[in-house]
Amino acid sequence: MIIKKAELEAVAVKPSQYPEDNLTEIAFAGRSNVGKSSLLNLLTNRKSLARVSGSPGKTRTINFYKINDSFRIVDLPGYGYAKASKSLTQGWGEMMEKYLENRQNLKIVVQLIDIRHEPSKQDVQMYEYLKYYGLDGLVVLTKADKVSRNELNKNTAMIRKSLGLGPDDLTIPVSALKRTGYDKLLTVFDSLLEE
Ligand SMILES: Nc1nc2c(ncn2[C@@H]2O[C@H](COP(=O)(O)OP(=O)(O)O)[C@@H](O)[C@H]2O)c(=O)[nH]1
Ligand SMILES: [Mg+2]
Repeated sequence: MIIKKAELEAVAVKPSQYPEDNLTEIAFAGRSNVGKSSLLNLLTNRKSLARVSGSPGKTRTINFYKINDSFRIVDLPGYGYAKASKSLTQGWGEMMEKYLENRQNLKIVVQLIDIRHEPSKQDVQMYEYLKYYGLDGLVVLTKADKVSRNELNKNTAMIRKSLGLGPDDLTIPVSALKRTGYDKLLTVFDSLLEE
């Protein structure tokens, strides 16, 4: 797949603000600062379709991007921002549940994990939750440029183990800085969208 067209279609905090459920959706989940916006820009070859932020915890909405007029990438709000207030965290949970549990056209959730670190407790919880709803199976390891080839292999194995990935579950390392790995991810999107 080549992404020729990408546009922000809707910014939502509640279901009434979602776009119509007429296109297949692939959502991105991960902790704040993991590199979700950067990955979106890399995939769409746009410098600032999604805002890349130096300070974590800014995205508090569900952002729907229409791709090639044929499917959507959905940027979910990041979790694990230490400075977020309790009420904000609660609001986050409700917003996520409403989307993840009821969205008929949601095909899969891509879980993003920073390749440098062991998955956090929240990463593991998020992945368990995705498994429960049958939305799991695709993990993107971000910031691959920050580790050596040796560490990449070692950390991939460690992360796969922490999340309890099975042999059919994919992990794809990407680097927004070096612009690597996204082509493989797009190929996986192709096969998901064909199903
Ligand atoms: N070195 C490196 N830095 C990255 C990469 N992806 C994101 N970053 C940096 O990580 C920070 C958070 O990125 P952002 O895309 O805003 O993360 P988000 O909060 O998950 O949307 C920014 O400073 C990015 O420049 C990557 O692949 N390599
Ligand atoms: Mg972001």
